[in-house]
Amino acid sequence: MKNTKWFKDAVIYQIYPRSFKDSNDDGMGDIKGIISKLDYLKNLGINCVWLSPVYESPNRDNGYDISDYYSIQKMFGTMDDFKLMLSEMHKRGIRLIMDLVMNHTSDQHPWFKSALNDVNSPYRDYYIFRKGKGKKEPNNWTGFFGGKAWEYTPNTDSYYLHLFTKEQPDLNWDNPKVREEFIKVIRFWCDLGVDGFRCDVINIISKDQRFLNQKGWALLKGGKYFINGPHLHEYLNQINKEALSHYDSMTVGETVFSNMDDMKKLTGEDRDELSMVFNFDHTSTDCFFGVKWLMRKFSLTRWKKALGKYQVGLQDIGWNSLFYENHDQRRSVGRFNTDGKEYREISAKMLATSVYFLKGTPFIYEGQELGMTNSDITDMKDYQDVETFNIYKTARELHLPKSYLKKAIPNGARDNARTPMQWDDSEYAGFSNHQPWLKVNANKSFINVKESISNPSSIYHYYQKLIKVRQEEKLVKDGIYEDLLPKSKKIYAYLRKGKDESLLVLANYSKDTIRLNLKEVNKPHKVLLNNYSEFSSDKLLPYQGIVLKIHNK
Ligand code: ISL
Repeated sequence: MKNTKWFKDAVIYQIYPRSFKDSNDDGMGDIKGIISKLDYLKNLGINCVWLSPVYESPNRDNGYDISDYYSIQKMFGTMDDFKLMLSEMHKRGIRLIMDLVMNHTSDQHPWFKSALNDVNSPYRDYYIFRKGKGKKEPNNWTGFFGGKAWEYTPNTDSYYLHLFTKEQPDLNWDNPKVREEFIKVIRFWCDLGVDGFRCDVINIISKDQRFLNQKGWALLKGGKYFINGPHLHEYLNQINKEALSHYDSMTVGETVFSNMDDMKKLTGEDRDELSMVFNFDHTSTDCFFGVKWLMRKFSLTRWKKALGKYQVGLQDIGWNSLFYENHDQRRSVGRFNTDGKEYREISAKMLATSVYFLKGTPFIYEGQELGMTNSDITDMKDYQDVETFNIYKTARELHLPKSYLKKAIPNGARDNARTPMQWDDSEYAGFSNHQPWLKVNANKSFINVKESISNPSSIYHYYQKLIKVRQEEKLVKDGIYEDLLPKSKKIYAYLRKGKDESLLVLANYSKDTIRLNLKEVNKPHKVLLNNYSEFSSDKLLPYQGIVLKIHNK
């Protein structure tokens, strides 16, 4: 079937299943819980869900370590529950994209179990086993969660590569059989009616087979040889041709440390690789070298540059994703110059206004529409994420001062975004009647769905309106992007230009009232969206965000 590019009209909501809604009171979110909240999602206005992994998994990395690509993990429900969820979504005009982890499996996957101790296993070459150099690893590559990327296996006196935890061995994509396996997996889920995939760390699947040491200073050693590796585009093209293109599906690839050239290739409309990708240039504007542990003051000019670069670069070539939260990022409240206190709601609305009127497909992470905040965990033992433990261990080994960890962990912990969804102000926030797997944030007493729905000026209602305006305005899809004040340290002002009319988006990323002197504001206009009840063309109020439709003449 020819791809209809429905993804350009999609507004996608990410569900992190273990934290969304628990239907059977075991403290863990599940599929039946999701089904019970579909009307909530429909009312928000979204038309597609991205579901983080629900496949069978030992959960070393919360499902990003898959041990069976064809079954649903018991704690989330059954295959029948899944099918029911999918049909209930489709009934409501909501599509579903699954999260597919193709770079690595769990070490409990039967392929790896067979490969581990038997050099003659047909699955040995599904993974990347190499002999060490003397008593040392095959090379100096390191992993995303800190530490070495090779694990020694005494039985065969060799090492295997794992760019995440050692329980997540990397697959060998140069083996055509591995590619065949994923063609089968994709076809299986698409045949069930699934509408596409979010492809986990997709730009690291192709490794330079020389396995060279990376010389010089680098936090992620080896990246040079596996990020956007030699056969990446060829392999994605094959997957597209042999699986995805047979369905009306979309894909969004998660790309780490991406660059423009590869972004153009990955998303190019004439290339048949992916529909769009997530890149992290903008979410890395408050750290050094794209590494969140190396904290740095946020800069609006860097933020605009990062977002604008791909708006301009992919114009007429590919397609962008628009996001600033997900299950790996800390919450946006109090981040990117927004305010966590007095202006929490107003600044959250401003942020949404300024990002979601760019060209691309918006992604909203669960709870973002409520202005949910970072976790209030203070005790190391309350964290659940393997990355946090690994980084803590690495930092201790490097003798980094405790004072650094005291700041870095609460700042960087991925559990910040994984706390249970706050449905109401009851003991477990209406997520469950049982103690949840991760601590509920105490601010559920005033940040929750029940309150948001009953309060007409809530972030939730603003999102509803924003989505509606977005869907009604053709210029959101087609307008040409132009940054009007690239040097301003407090204002993000851009146009989405059309032939006769344009959208003008103005956002004040500060607590100050700012004088405006823009000729575009004085053209005849209509206010489409505003997070204040007033607007005057010569100033922006603290954290004001506004979208105007203007006549070009
Ligand atoms: O969260 C990160 C580091 O703090 C990122 O580098 C993250 O590891 C990277 O974006 C890849 O993320 C994806 O793959 C991981 C998984 O743990 C993440 O949850 C997933 O989004 C391994 O599958």
